[in-house]
Amino acid sequence: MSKVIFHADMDQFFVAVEVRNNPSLKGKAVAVGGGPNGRGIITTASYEARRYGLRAGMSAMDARRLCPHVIFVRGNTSAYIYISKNVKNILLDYTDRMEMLSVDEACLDVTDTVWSYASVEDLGHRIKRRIYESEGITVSIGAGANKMVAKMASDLCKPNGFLYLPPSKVAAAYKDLPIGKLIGVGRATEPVLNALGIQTIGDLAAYPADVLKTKFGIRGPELKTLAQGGGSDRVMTHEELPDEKSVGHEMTFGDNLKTVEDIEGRLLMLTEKVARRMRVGGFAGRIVTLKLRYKGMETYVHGHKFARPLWFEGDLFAAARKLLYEIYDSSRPVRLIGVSVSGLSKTTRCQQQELFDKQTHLHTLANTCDDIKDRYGEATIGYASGLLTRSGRKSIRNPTDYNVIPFGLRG
Ligand code: TTP
Ligand code: MG
Repeated sequence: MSKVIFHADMDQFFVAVEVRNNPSLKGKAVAVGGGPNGRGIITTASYEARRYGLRAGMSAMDARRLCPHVIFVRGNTSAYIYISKNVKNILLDYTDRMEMLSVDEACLDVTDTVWSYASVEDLGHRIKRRIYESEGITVSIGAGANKMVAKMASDLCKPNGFLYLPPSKVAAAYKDLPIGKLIGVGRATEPVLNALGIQTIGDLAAYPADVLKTKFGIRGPELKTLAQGGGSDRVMTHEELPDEKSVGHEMTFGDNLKTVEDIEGRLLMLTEKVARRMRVGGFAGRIVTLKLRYKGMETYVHGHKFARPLWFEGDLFAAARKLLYEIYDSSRPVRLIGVSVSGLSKTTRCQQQELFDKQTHLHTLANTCDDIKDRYGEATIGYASGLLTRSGRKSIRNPTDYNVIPFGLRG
């Protein structure tokens, strides 16, 4: 029997909290973050401001150009965390099986509790009412048999909606949606799918998997599965998430790696995975360690302790790449590469954003990618250059190139 998963996503969250605390902002074009002098970026915009094209991650300068009457609000991280915790506690009244995906989003597995309510809809509307009455903010809730469908449903019913898509209704609901609406189909992927004649999610659901595999590798058939209403239904509770002392990944290669391009490509994939797990766990770490095993099993471990904690993959990749070139013997085929980060300290997503103001757009991108992977699987999104490297057509010559690698991201 299929599960019943809810995906709750608060509407214009930071703005909603600001409006709650200052009702004179209600109904106005508001942006959180940035400033009227054009500095900084905005973290979110009210729906009124979004009509002018304002979006999270946009510079305040662009925001003001598009919407000259926009009101910039500085933002209050403590208030957002406070409300987020209150909402989390409310949600826990309806199931123990809850996974907080970000400050304003959670998945709930209500399979074992929903029977005690009149219907799935009844439960959804009760939760929405309770959050509004208690916290003064609205939330959109999508429901489905897995996290992906639930998320698609909450997107479809925004703002302040509830939508249940049981398996029997998914195909009809997805069929005519533009392909860009499918989570995991990014700006880079969309035109490639369009060129294959795929305009809607229904088109992708019916497309031959083998052709998709040729175009996108394993990600192709995975996208098709998502278009057919597939996705993970495993909601991880806080206790199930690992408590980590170090975060690392390693890969062994059946075909030993012989070229620098291949090695750098794998290193990029590994650092991407490590950085993602660090962000999910809310960690930064000062010690980066590289493990390199040559054909014949000779293994080297080489690390460095940095002055400041690292967490962003651009920095981690640069660090790992430097370590690589300090020990790499290019005449020898490589059998295994590992990257790990230790000396961990806790950070929050908000702190990360404040700490690294200069690169905020990259953090926004990284966080968004994390969210997508959390919900819909590792292969749904990645660096386009990682793919190119795998087919041997391009290498990353300079760590700073990393910053301009196009992502397959939905807008
Ligand atoms: P979202 O849920 O993506 O956005 P939202 O709640 O503002 O709007 P929606 O109604 O469409 O859900 O993000 C939640 C909050 O996280 C958002 O209010 C501000 C913050 N945030 C950032 O700090 N940086 C970002 O890049 C994004 C996307 C969000
Ligand atoms: Mg939201």
